[in-house]
Amino acid sequence: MTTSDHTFVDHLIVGAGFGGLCAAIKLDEDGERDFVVVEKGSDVGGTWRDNTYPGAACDVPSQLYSYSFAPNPDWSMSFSPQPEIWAYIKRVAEGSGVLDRFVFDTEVVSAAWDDEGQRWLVETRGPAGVRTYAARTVIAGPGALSEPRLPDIEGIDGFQGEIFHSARWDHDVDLTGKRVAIIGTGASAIQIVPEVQKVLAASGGHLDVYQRTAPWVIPRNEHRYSGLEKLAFRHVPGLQRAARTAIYWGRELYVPAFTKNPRLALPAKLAALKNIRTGIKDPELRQKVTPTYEIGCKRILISNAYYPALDADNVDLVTDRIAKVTGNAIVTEDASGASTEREIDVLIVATGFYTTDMPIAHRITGRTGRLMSERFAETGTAAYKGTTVPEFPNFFFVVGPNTGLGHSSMVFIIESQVQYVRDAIRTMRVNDFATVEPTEEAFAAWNADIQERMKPTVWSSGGCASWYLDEHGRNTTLWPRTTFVFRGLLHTFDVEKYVVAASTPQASEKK
Ligand code: N01
Repeated sequence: MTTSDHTFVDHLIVGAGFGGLCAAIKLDEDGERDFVVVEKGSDVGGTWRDNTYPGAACDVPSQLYSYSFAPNPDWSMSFSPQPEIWAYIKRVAEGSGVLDRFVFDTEVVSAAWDDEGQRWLVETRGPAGVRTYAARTVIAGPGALSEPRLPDIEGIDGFQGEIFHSARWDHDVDLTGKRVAIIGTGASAIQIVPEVQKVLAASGGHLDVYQRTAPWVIPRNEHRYSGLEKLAFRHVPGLQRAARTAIYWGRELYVPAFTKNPRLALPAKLAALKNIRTGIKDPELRQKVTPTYEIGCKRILISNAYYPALDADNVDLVTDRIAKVTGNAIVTEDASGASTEREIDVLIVATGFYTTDMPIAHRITGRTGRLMSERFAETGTAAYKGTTVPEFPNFFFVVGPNTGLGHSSMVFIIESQVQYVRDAIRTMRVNDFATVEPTEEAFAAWNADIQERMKPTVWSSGGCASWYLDEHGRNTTLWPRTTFVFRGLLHTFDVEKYVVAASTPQASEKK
């Protein structure tokens, strides 16, 4: 329904990635059909729409990295490439019948809780101009890794060659024969480096890789599915479910335990060291890429191609500190203070994303009149069950604080959170609650427990600085337990941990 200034909806979903799409499909299934999905991009897909760099692929097995309700017997590889995952999300979206409520190219400018009206007023900006939605609930799935972080390096703004972030790959830039530099050696960079190295090797070009911290990289046990396997997955759905279950439990029973026990991490560490020995012949280079912190402290990466690419003749690994960027070069400084200048034509920054500070929190104003980011400045980026936040009634995160994983599929977490949101909405309907807001006590207890559980993990004591940690050293991004515990804890909406309110006459009048 639209009045002169508001469009009324029951639910407003932010983002059309795996999280927002899952919420839309499941709400629709529940008969909660009065919703809108606001997406700033031009299509569904989230991170899998945005990250189109050469070599982009998932490092979680495809069988697990898909919705439980939409198996895909056609995955070509055990770790799917980005185009296939994006196509999968689009196919699921098209088949689900919910796309008619998606509004693309439209950004959420702000969301403010209207206490009198017991609703969110969400201002959006898109091709149709500025529009305000009045929504009973907001379900935010903006993605944990969606806002590229550019490095704060002197002079980088004045670089006169081509420059782009890994998550905003500029496909108009032809790399053939060029002098290219890439800053960063994280999950994105190690997928990009082998692809770019190949192009440059074939065309007389050169690549400089700027490494600040060496990553741990284990082999990628890739498997291409044969036609027979795909046929079997298609016609015997139980087979695909069994493959998914085996992968799920294999990861679940090993990785969470090894984050707390260095002895359990030893096999992974040995595999990573062997990966260096087999991938690199040059002893000096081998030493440069050997990490100096505990494996698992940062995300463990998987690749068979990264080390051989670094060892290629047309690649230099630069480990000196980047001092500045000039109009056409990167200037580094070694331990003695001596500087070196390397000229380049193209600069690729694979320097990651805004993570611990959740950019969307700067746009959301709660019941008390303060921004969620202001609350986070006081409490740390934190939510109850990674989903709800005191002061922000009827607001639900999908992929919120402390829901990230280093070892399994975020789609599993997303489905768990969506289940919780569905049950919250059902509880509100059944009991005629207009608002639900977690208590400060429940919030505090949940987060104290999480931070306590972080203490014995490699993320806290592994001797690295990672994007998992905020500026106070608090891990506000990862879930510290198994995913089946997470699923169990979010299976049912625990209304006793919430302050609830019935609809007021003033609010009813406004609707
Ligand atoms: O980003 P990152 P990413 N000067 O933050 C370096 C997911 N992902 O895009 O380690 C010099 O990991 C920084 O150095 P350091 C996955 O969850 C998944 O690669 O901080 N260097 C680091 O090397 C992943 O964890 C897939 O010392 C600077 C790099 O840039 C997450 O996305 C694929 C610098 C940033 O690494 C992010 O990965 C790809 C500076 N000023 C990504 N600033 C899958 O396959 C930063 N760096 C599912």
